[in-house]
Amino acid sequence: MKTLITGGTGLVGQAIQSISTQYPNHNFTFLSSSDCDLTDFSKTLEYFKSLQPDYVIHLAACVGGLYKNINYKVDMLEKNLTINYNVLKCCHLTGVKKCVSCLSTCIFPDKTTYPINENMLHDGPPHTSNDAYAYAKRMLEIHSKSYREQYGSNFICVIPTNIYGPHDNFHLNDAHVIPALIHKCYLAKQEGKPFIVRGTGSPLRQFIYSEDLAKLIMWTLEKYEENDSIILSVSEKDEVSIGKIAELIAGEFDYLDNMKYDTNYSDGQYKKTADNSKLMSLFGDFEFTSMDEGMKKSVRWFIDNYEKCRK
Ligand code: NAP
Ligand code: GFB
Repeated sequence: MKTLITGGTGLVGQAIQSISTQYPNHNFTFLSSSDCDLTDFSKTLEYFKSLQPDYVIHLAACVGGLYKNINYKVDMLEKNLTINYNVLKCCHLTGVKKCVSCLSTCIFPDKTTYPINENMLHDGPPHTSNDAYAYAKRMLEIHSKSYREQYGSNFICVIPTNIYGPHDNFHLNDAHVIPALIHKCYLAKQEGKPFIVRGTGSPLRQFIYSEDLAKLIMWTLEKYEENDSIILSVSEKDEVSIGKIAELIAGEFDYLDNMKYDTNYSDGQYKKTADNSKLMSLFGDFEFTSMDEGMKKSVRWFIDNYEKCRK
Protein backbone atom coordinates (compact mmCIF):
# COMPACT_ATOMS: atom_id res chain seq x y z
CA MET A 1 0.00 0.00 0.00
CA LYS A 2 1.34 3.43 -0.91
CA THR A 3 1.02 5.62 2.17
CA LEU A 4 1.80 9.33 1.90
CA ILE A 5 2.72 11.28 5.04
CA THR A 6 2.35 15.01 4.44
CA GLY A 7 4.46 16.89 7.00
CA GLY A 8 6.76 13.86 6.93
CA THR A 9 9.82 15.89 8.03
CA GLY A 10 8.23 17.43 11.12
CA LEU A 11 8.02 16.32 14.76
CA VAL A 12 5.18 13.82 14.18
CA GLY A 13 6.28 12.85 10.64
CA GLN A 14 9.76 11.93 11.91
CA ALA A 15 8.18 9.92 14.72
CA ILE A 16 6.23 7.88 12.15
CA GLN A 17 9.51 7.45 10.22
CA SER A 18 11.14 6.11 13.40
CA ILE A 19 8.52 3.31 13.72
CA SER A 20 7.91 2.72 9.99
CA THR A 21 9.78 -0.61 9.89
CA GLN A 22 7.05 -2.00 12.19
CA TYR A 23 4.56 -1.58 9.26
CA PRO A 24 6.09 -3.60 6.36
CA ASN A 25 2.77 -3.61 4.47
CA HIS A 26 3.08 0.16 3.94
CA ASN A 27 5.32 1.73 1.30
CA PHE A 28 5.76 5.13 2.99
CA THR A 29 6.51 8.47 1.33
CA PHE A 30 7.50 11.21 3.79
CA LEU A 31 6.76 14.57 2.15
CA SER A 32 8.62 17.81 2.91
CA SER A 33 7.78 21.32 1.69
CA SER A 34 10.82 21.14 -0.61
CA ASP A 35 9.30 18.04 -2.28
CA CYS A 36 5.99 19.84 -2.88
CA ASP A 37 4.60 23.18 -1.65
CA LEU A 38 1.09 22.18 -0.56
CA THR A 39 -0.11 25.80 -0.68
CA ASP A 40 0.17 25.53 -4.50
CA PHE A 41 -2.84 23.61 -5.84
CA SER A 42 -1.48 22.69 -9.26
CA LYS A 43 1.82 21.45 -7.80
CA THR A 44 -0.08 19.45 -5.17
CA LEU A 45 -2.35 17.82 -7.77
CA GLU A 46 0.62 17.04 -10.01
CA TYR A 47 2.38 15.42 -7.05
CA PHE A 48 -0.69 13.34 -6.05
CA LYS A 49 -1.26 12.26 -9.68
CA SER A 50 2.38 11.13 -9.96
CA LEU A 51 2.40 9.23 -6.62
CA GLN A 52 -1.20 7.90 -6.66
CA PRO A 53 -1.24 7.21 -2.88
CA ASP A 54 -3.68 4.65 -1.44
CA TYR A 55 -3.60 6.20 2.03
CA VAL A 56 -2.73 9.67 3.31
CA ILE A 57 -1.76 10.79 6.81
CA HIS A 58 -2.12 14.56 6.56
CA LEU A 59 0.19 16.24 9.11
CA ALA A 60 1.53 19.20 7.08
CA ALA A 61 0.66 22.55 8.63
CA CYS A 62 1.94 25.96 9.70
CA VAL A 63 2.54 25.09 13.35
CA GLY A 64 3.85 26.91 16.41
CA GLY A 65 3.53 27.61 20.10
CA LEU A 66 1.47 30.24 21.91
CA TYR A 67 3.60 33.23 20.89
CA LYS A 68 3.78 32.29 17.19
CA ASN A 69 -0.01 31.87 17.22
CA ILE A 70 -0.45 35.30 18.78
CA ASN A 71 2.03 37.05 16.43
CA TYR A 72 1.32 35.35 13.05
CA LYS A 73 -2.47 34.96 12.86
CA VAL A 74 -2.75 35.58 9.09
CA ASP A 75 -0.10 32.91 8.32
CA MET A 76 -1.72 30.45 10.73
CA LEU A 77 -5.12 30.97 9.08
CA GLU A 78 -4.27 31.36 5.39
CA LYS A 79 -1.50 28.75 5.10
CA ASN A 80 -3.47 26.11 6.99
CA LEU A 81 -6.75 26.77 5.16
CA THR A 82 -4.91 26.54 1.81
CA ILE A 83 -2.84 23.44 2.64
CA ASN A 84 -5.88 21.58 4.00
CA TYR A 85 -8.14 22.55 1.06
CA ASN A 86 -5.50 21.42 -1.47
CA VAL A 87 -4.71 18.11 0.25
CA LEU A 88 -8.33 16.98 0.75
CA LYS A 89 -9.32 18.01 -2.79
CA CYS A 90 -6.35 16.11 -4.24
CA CYS A 91 -7.14 13.07 -2.07
CA HIS A 92 -10.62 13.13 -3.61
CA LEU A 93 -9.47 13.73 -7.18
CA THR A 94 -6.92 10.86 -7.04
CA GLY A 95 -9.19 8.34 -5.26
CA VAL A 96 -7.36 8.06 -1.94
CA LYS A 97 -8.95 5.20 0.07
CA LYS A 98 -8.48 6.76 3.53
CA CYS A 99 -7.15 10.11 4.73
CA VAL A 100 -6.37 10.77 8.41
CA SER A 101 -5.92 14.49 9.14
CA CYS A 102 -4.54 16.10 12.29
CA LEU A 103 -6.41 18.66 14.42
CA SER A 104 -5.41 19.79 17.96
CA THR A 105 -7.10 20.10 21.38
CA CYS A 106 -6.38 23.85 21.36
CA ILE A 107 -9.19 24.21 18.80
CA PHE A 108 -11.90 23.24 21.30
CA PRO A 109 -14.08 25.97 22.85
CA ASP A 110 -12.30 28.04 25.51
CA LYS A 111 -15.33 28.57 27.76
CA THR A 112 -16.49 25.01 28.34
CA THR A 113 -16.87 22.25 30.89
CA TYR A 114 -14.00 19.82 31.49
CA PRO A 115 -12.89 17.33 30.47
CA ILE A 116 -13.48 18.13 26.78
CA ASN A 117 -14.73 15.30 24.56
CA GLU A 118 -15.00 14.86 20.79
CA ASN A 119 -18.62 16.06 20.60
CA MET A 120 -17.80 19.51 21.98
CA LEU A 121 -15.54 20.67 19.11
CA HIS A 122 -17.86 23.32 17.66
CA ASP A 123 -19.65 24.36 20.89
CA GLY A 124 -18.25 27.88 21.03
CA PRO A 125 -15.26 30.08 20.13
CA PRO A 126 -11.69 28.86 20.78
CA HIS A 127 -9.21 30.77 22.93
CA THR A 128 -8.35 34.15 21.37
CA SER A 129 -4.58 33.41 21.43
CA ASN A 130 -4.92 30.75 18.70
CA ASP A 131 -8.33 31.46 17.11
CA ALA A 132 -6.87 31.82 13.57
CA TYR A 133 -5.19 28.38 13.69
CA ALA A 134 -8.19 26.88 15.51
CA TYR A 135 -10.78 27.94 12.91
CA ALA A 136 -8.57 26.71 10.07
CA LYS A 137 -8.39 23.31 11.81
CA ARG A 138 -12.15 23.30 12.54
CA MET A 139 -12.74 23.82 8.82
CA LEU A 140 -10.53 20.77 8.13
CA GLU A 141 -12.93 18.72 10.26
CA ILE A 142 -15.95 20.16 8.42
CA HIS A 143 -14.23 19.63 5.05
CA SER A 144 -13.54 15.95 5.87
CA LYS A 145 -17.14 15.47 7.04
CA SER A 146 -18.46 17.11 3.84
CA TYR A 147 -16.49 14.70 1.62
CA ARG A 148 -17.83 11.78 3.71
CA GLU A 149 -21.42 12.99 3.31
CA GLN A 150 -21.30 13.99 -0.39
CA TYR A 151 -18.94 11.33 -1.79
CA GLY A 152 -18.69 8.69 0.98
CA SER A 153 -14.97 9.45 1.25
CA ASN A 154 -13.15 7.83 4.20
CA PHE A 155 -11.65 11.13 5.37
CA ILE A 156 -11.38 11.39 9.18
CA CYS A 157 -9.55 13.45 11.82
CA VAL A 158 -7.53 12.79 14.96
CA ILE A 159 -7.22 15.36 17.78
CA PRO A 160 -3.88 15.21 19.66
CA THR A 161 -2.99 17.24 22.75
CA ASN A 162 0.39 19.05 22.97
CA ILE A 163 3.10 16.85 21.44
CA TYR A 164 6.83 16.74 22.23
CA GLY A 165 9.87 14.62 21.36
CA PRO A 166 12.92 14.34 19.07
CA HIS A 167 13.01 16.40 15.80
CA ASP A 168 10.82 19.16 17.34
CA ASN A 169 11.16 22.84 16.40
CA PHE A 170 13.35 24.44 19.12
CA HIS A 171 12.96 28.07 17.92
CA LEU A 172 13.27 30.34 20.99
CA ASN A 173 10.10 32.35 20.25
CA ASP A 174 7.95 30.30 17.83
CA ALA A 175 8.37 26.86 19.44
CA HIS A 176 5.98 25.07 21.76
CA VAL A 177 6.69 25.25 25.49
CA ILE A 178 8.77 22.05 25.92
CA PRO A 179 11.23 22.55 23.02
CA ALA A 180 11.46 26.28 23.79
CA LEU A 181 12.33 25.66 27.44
CA ILE A 182 14.80 22.85 26.61
CA HIS A 183 16.64 25.28 24.29
CA LYS A 184 16.46 28.14 26.84
CA CYS A 185 17.71 26.04 29.74
CA TYR A 186 20.57 24.71 27.60
CA LEU A 187 21.67 28.26 26.69
CA ALA A 188 21.13 29.62 30.24
CA LYS A 189 23.40 26.91 31.68
CA GLN A 190 26.05 27.53 29.00
CA GLU A 191 26.02 31.28 29.67
CA GLY A 192 25.52 31.01 33.45
CA LYS A 193 22.37 33.10 33.19
CA PRO A 194 18.89 32.64 34.76
CA PHE A 195 16.56 30.11 33.11
CA ILE A 196 13.55 32.27 32.20
CA VAL A 197 10.11 30.64 32.06
CA ARG A 198 7.43 32.82 30.47
CA GLY A 199 4.19 33.56 32.29
CA THR A 200 3.21 32.33 35.77
CA GLY A 201 3.84 28.61 35.32
CA SER A 202 0.32 27.78 36.55
CA PRO A 203 -1.44 26.80 33.27
CA LEU A 204 -2.14 23.10 32.85
CA ARG A 205 -1.43 20.89 29.82
CA GLN A 206 -1.50 17.24 28.72
CA PHE A 207 1.59 16.19 26.72
CA ILE A 208 1.90 13.13 24.46
CA TYR A 209 5.32 11.79 23.39
CA SER A 210 5.67 11.94 19.59
CA GLU A 211 6.42 8.24 19.13
CA ASP A 212 3.29 7.31 21.11
CA LEU A 213 1.22 9.56 18.89
CA ALA A 214 2.83 8.02 15.79
CA LYS A 215 1.69 4.55 16.91
CA LEU A 216 -1.83 5.83 17.66
CA ILE A 217 -2.07 7.52 14.25
CA MET A 218 -1.06 4.25 12.53
CA TRP A 219 -3.65 2.45 14.67
CA THR A 220 -6.26 5.02 13.50
CA LEU A 221 -5.29 4.43 9.85
CA GLU A 222 -5.32 0.63 10.09
CA LYS A 223 -7.88 -0.26 12.80
CA TYR A 224 -10.19 2.69 13.59
CA GLU A 225 -13.32 2.27 11.47
CA GLU A 226 -15.55 5.04 12.77
CA ASN A 227 -16.09 8.37 10.97
CA ASP A 228 -16.06 10.65 13.98
CA SER A 229 -12.92 12.45 15.07
CA ILE A 230 -11.03 10.90 18.00
CA ILE A 231 -8.91 12.53 20.73
CA LEU A 232 -5.41 10.99 20.97
CA SER A 233 -4.11 11.94 24.41
CA VAL A 234 -2.81 10.79 27.76
CA SER A 235 -5.51 10.79 30.44
CA GLU A 236 -6.63 13.89 32.31
CA LYS A 237 -4.88 12.59 35.45
CA ASP A 238 -1.58 13.15 33.63
CA GLU A 239 -2.31 16.86 33.19
CA VAL A 240 0.68 18.86 34.48
CA SER A 241 1.47 22.52 35.15
CA ILE A 242 3.93 24.50 33.03
CA GLY A 243 5.88 25.10 36.26
CA LYS A 244 6.31 21.33 36.79
CA ILE A 245 7.42 20.94 33.17
CA ALA A 246 9.99 23.70 33.59
CA GLU A 247 11.31 22.06 36.77
CA LEU A 248 11.58 18.70 34.99
CA ILE A 249 13.63 20.32 32.21
CA ALA A 250 15.81 22.27 34.66
CA GLY A 251 16.36 19.01 36.54
CA GLU A 252 17.60 17.32 33.34
CA PHE A 253 20.22 20.10 33.03
CA ASP A 254 20.93 20.10 36.79
CA TYR A 255 19.97 23.81 36.75
CA LEU A 256 16.97 23.93 39.07
CA ASP A 257 18.21 26.76 41.33
CA ASN A 258 18.35 29.27 38.44
CA MET A 259 14.72 29.19 37.28
CA LYS A 260 12.77 32.49 37.14
CA TYR A 261 9.29 33.41 35.85
CA ASP A 262 8.73 36.42 33.56
CA THR A 263 5.10 37.29 34.12
CA ASN A 264 5.23 39.99 31.46
CA TYR A 265 4.51 37.19 29.02
CA SER A 266 1.03 35.76 28.40
CA ASP A 267 -0.07 32.47 29.98
CA GLY A 268 -2.41 31.82 27.07
CA GLN A 269 -5.25 29.38 27.74
CA TYR A 270 -5.35 28.24 31.40
CA LYS A 271 -6.24 24.64 30.52
CA LYS A 272 -7.77 22.44 27.76
CA THR A 273 -8.26 19.20 29.66
CA ALA A 274 -9.07 16.45 27.16
CA ASP A 275 -11.05 13.27 27.82
CA ASN A 276 -9.34 10.23 26.23
CA SER A 277 -11.99 7.70 27.29
CA LYS A 278 -13.09 7.05 23.69
CA LEU A 279 -9.52 6.04 22.76
CA MET A 280 -9.17 3.96 25.92
CA SER A 281 -12.48 2.18 25.21
CA LEU A 282 -11.06 1.06 21.83
CA PHE A 283 -7.34 0.69 22.67
CA GLY A 284 -7.37 0.21 26.44
CA ASP A 285 -3.98 -1.46 26.79
CA PHE A 286 -2.02 1.27 25.01
CA GLU A 287 1.07 2.10 27.08
CA PHE A 288 2.06 5.76 27.07
CA THR A 289 5.68 6.87 27.58
CA SER A 290 6.05 8.54 30.99
CA MET A 291 6.81 12.27 31.10
CA ASP A 292 10.14 11.56 32.84
CA GLU A 293 11.29 9.11 30.17
CA GLY A 294 9.98 11.21 27.27
CA MET A 295 11.66 14.35 28.60
CA LYS A 296 14.97 12.54 29.14
CA LYS A 297 14.91 11.32 25.51
CA SER A 298 13.93 14.77 24.16
CA VAL A 299 16.68 16.60 26.07
CA ARG A 300 19.23 13.95 25.04
CA TRP A 301 18.17 14.25 21.38
CA PHE A 302 18.43 18.07 21.49
CA ILE A 303 21.93 18.03 22.98
CA ASP A 304 23.11 15.35 20.50
CA ASN A 305 21.60 17.22 17.52
CA TYR A 306 22.11 20.84 18.60
CA GLU A 307 24.03 21.85 15.50
CA LYS A 308 21.50 20.52 12.99
CA CYS A 309 18.08 20.72 14.71
CA ARG A 310 15.42 23.35 13.82
CA LYS A 311 15.92 26.39 16.07
P1 NAP B 1 6.15 20.56 12.46
O1 NAP B 1 7.18 19.83 13.23
O2 NAP B 1 6.14 22.04 12.50
O3 NAP B 1 6.22 20.05 10.93
C1 NAP B 1 5.41 20.66 9.96
C2 NAP B 1 5.50 19.82 8.70
O4 NAP B 1 4.66 20.41 7.71
C3 NAP B 1 6.93 19.76 8.13
O5 NAP B 1 7.17 18.50 7.61
C4 NAP B 1 6.85 20.82 7.00
O6 NAP B 1 7.74 20.53 5.95
C5 NAP B 1 5.41 20.61 6.53
N1 NAP B 1 4.92 21.78 5.83
C6 NAP B 1 4.71 23.03 6.34
N2 NAP B 1 4.29 23.89 5.37
C7 NAP B 1 4.24 23.14 4.21
C8 NAP B 1 3.91 23.44 2.85
N3 NAP B 1 3.55 24.67 2.48
N4 NAP B 1 3.99 22.45 1.95
C9 NAP B 1 4.38 21.19 2.31
N5 NAP B 1 4.70 20.83 3.58
C10 NAP B 1 4.64 21.81 4.52
O7 NAP B 1 4.68 20.08 12.89
P2 NAP B 1 4.25 18.92 13.92
O8 NAP B 1 4.43 19.43 15.31
O9 NAP B 1 4.90 17.62 13.50
O10 NAP B 1 2.68 18.86 13.63
C11 NAP B 1 2.11 17.82 12.84
C12 NAP B 1 0.60 18.00 12.88
O11 NAP B 1 0.16 17.88 14.25
C13 NAP B 1 0.11 19.38 12.40
O12 NAP B 1 -1.06 19.23 11.64
C14 NAP B 1 -0.18 20.14 13.70
O13 NAP B 1 -1.17 21.11 13.51
C15 NAP B 1 -0.65 19.02 14.60
N6 NAP B 1 -0.47 19.25 16.05
C16 NAP B 1 0.77 19.55 16.55
C17 NAP B 1 0.89 19.70 17.95
C18 NAP B 1 2.24 20.00 18.60
O14 NAP B 1 2.27 20.17 19.84
N7 NAP B 1 3.34 20.02 17.85
C19 NAP B 1 -0.22 19.52 18.79
C20 NAP B 1 -1.44 19.18 18.22
C21 NAP B 1 -1.56 19.03 16.85
P3 NAP B 1 9.23 21.19 5.97
O15 NAP B 1 9.85 20.77 7.27
O16 NAP B 1 9.88 20.58 4.80
O17 NAP B 1 9.01 22.66 5.86
O1 GFB C 1 3.13 24.93 23.91
P1 GFB C 1 2.64 26.31 24.11
O2 GFB C 1 3.42 27.39 23.44
O3 GFB C 1 1.15 26.52 23.59
O4 GFB C 1 2.55 26.50 25.72
P2 GFB C 1 -0.31 26.29 24.16
C1 GFB C 1 2.32 27.67 26.23
C2 GFB C 1 2.34 27.72 27.76
O5 GFB C 1 3.70 27.57 28.18
C3 GFB C 1 1.87 29.10 28.19
C4 GFB C 1 4.12 28.77 28.84
O6 GFB C 1 1.20 29.00 29.41
C5 GFB C 1 3.19 29.87 28.32
O7 GFB C 1 3.09 30.92 29.25
N1 GFB C 1 5.53 29.04 28.52
C6 GFB C 1 6.48 29.33 29.43
C7 GFB C 1 6.09 29.07 27.30
N2 GFB C 1 7.66 29.58 28.82
C8 GFB C 1 7.44 29.43 27.48
C9 GFB C 1 8.28 29.58 26.33
O8 GFB C 1 9.47 29.93 26.39
N3 GFB C 1 7.71 29.33 25.13
C10 GFB C 1 6.36 28.92 25.00
N4 GFB C 1 5.88 28.65 23.78
N5 GFB C 1 5.54 28.80 26.07
C11 GFB C 1 -0.72 25.97 21.61
C12 GFB C 1 -1.53 26.57 20.49
O9 GFB C 1 -1.18 26.46 22.81
O10 GFB C 1 -0.90 24.54 21.64
C13 GFB C 1 -1.09 25.97 19.18
O11 GFB C 1 -1.32 27.97 20.49
C14 GFB C 1 -1.00 24.45 19.21
O12 GFB C 1 -1.96 26.38 18.17
C15 GFB C 1 -0.36 23.95 20.49
O13 GFB C 1 -2.21 23.88 19.12
C16 GFB C 1 -0.49 22.46 20.63
O14 GFB C 1 -0.46 24.93 24.69
O15 GFB C 1 -0.70 27.41 25.04
